[in-house]
Amino acid sequence: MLQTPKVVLIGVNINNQKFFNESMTELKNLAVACQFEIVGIVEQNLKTPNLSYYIGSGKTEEVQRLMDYTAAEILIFNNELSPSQLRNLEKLFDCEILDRTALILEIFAKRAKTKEAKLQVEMAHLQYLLPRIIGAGQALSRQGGGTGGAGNRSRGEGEQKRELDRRRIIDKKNKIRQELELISRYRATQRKKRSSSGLPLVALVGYTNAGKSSLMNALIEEYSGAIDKKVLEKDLLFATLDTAVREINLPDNKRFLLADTVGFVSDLPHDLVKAFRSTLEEVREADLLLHVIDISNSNYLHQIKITDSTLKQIGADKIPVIKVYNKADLTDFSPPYLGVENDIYISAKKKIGLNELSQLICNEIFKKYIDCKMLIPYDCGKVIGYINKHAHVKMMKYQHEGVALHLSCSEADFRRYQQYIYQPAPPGQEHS
Ligand SMILES: Nc1nc2c(ncn2[C@@H]2O[C@H](COP(=O)(O)OP(=O)(O)OP(=O)(O)O)[C@@H](O)[C@H]2O)c(=O)[nH]1
Ligand SMILES: [Mg+2]
Repeated sequence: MLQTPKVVLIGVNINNQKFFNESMTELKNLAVACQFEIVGIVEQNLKTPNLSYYIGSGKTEEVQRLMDYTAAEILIFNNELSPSQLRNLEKLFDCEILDRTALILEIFAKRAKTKEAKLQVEMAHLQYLLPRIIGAGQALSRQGGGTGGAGNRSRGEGEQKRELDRRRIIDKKNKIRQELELISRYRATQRKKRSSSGLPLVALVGYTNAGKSSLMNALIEEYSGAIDKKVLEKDLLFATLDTAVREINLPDNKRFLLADTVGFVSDLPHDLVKAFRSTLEEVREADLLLHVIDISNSNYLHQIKITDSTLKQIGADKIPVIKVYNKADLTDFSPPYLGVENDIYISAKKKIGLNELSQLICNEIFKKYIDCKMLIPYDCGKVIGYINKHAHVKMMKYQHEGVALHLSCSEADFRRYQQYIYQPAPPGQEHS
């Protein structure tokens, strides 16, 4: 395969779609992310797609001329093609055809590094492949390297061969499902361990390339100093495919877990979302979401909508959200700038607004914490240890009867250690 194959993008605007231009911009970015060279773009307005070729018959000639002129090798459609349209288009243009889903799968296949991510992408790929076995041709076998693919099939295979292919895919899917099941059980155990630590979970979500990983790294550096715990941040669509969870230690003993997750894009293939279900579990179980938005991107409003609808799709739309407008250093907003409600404008790259953001996070995740004073006898060392680890200790004083603490703690800990709660003695009578 050539390093940078030449591609022509095709966008059919069905019934005057509201976000057609934005979605074409996205398609261009996706093609670039896949290391394709865009040599032409064809757009058409239609009321309904053509049943055989998706594009209208007049357009097919224009596309053919463009392909001849530019020597393009691949046609990429901004829409999802039916198996028969895919087959007809391959025959007509005698070239590789990708639809939006196949393009996104291809990027994911290139990015997947860990075993889990690879299996998830392969699963989504097989799911995509199954109804398209007939005449899917090179478009799908190209992904073989990254996803383990379905092998090289030539066009015009017999029915028997197709049935064999179909069975092979189903068997493979079952095998992958079992492997993923194992990994997902391990993940669930990890999550259980984490939730028993009592630390709240905050998840970074948002459109791809908004700066989620950069924000995670900035918070790690600022508050945990654990530079070795940093994650990959890169000017790349879908740089992150795996969820990473890190502990953030704020002053005042305020601690929470922060999860970095895969970015979203419009029309994220349903099979892919399904395959990434266990990776996205952290988002569903989070106590708070930080919706990271690239405010310097002219399409940011569209990107907010995409994130909101993807959150709904994965069942995470009822979780409290702070909107974090990132990359404000590239705009006229001078960060840190607090917006309406829980919004904040920051720069993860320049580390501006991190203190203000962590204050907002704490206000949200610790809002049910109760302020109280405790006196714990010295022979209850375990309780003192627990409180020091789990509560936010504001003041600690060694007195005659034990350790006096001014703290705020969760409702559960407040109830659990009620016997130690005391009313401070009137001024002048307290022990020193
Ligand atoms: N100017 C500027 N650039 C930023 C800022 N935050 C992140 N970036 C850049 O934006 C690009 C993407 O950052 P990432 O943190 O990888 O984005 P992401 O949201 O994790 O992306 P995916 O993992 O692909 O979904 C990188 O080149 C960052 O350096 C910021 O505050 N200001
Ligand atoms: Mg990332």
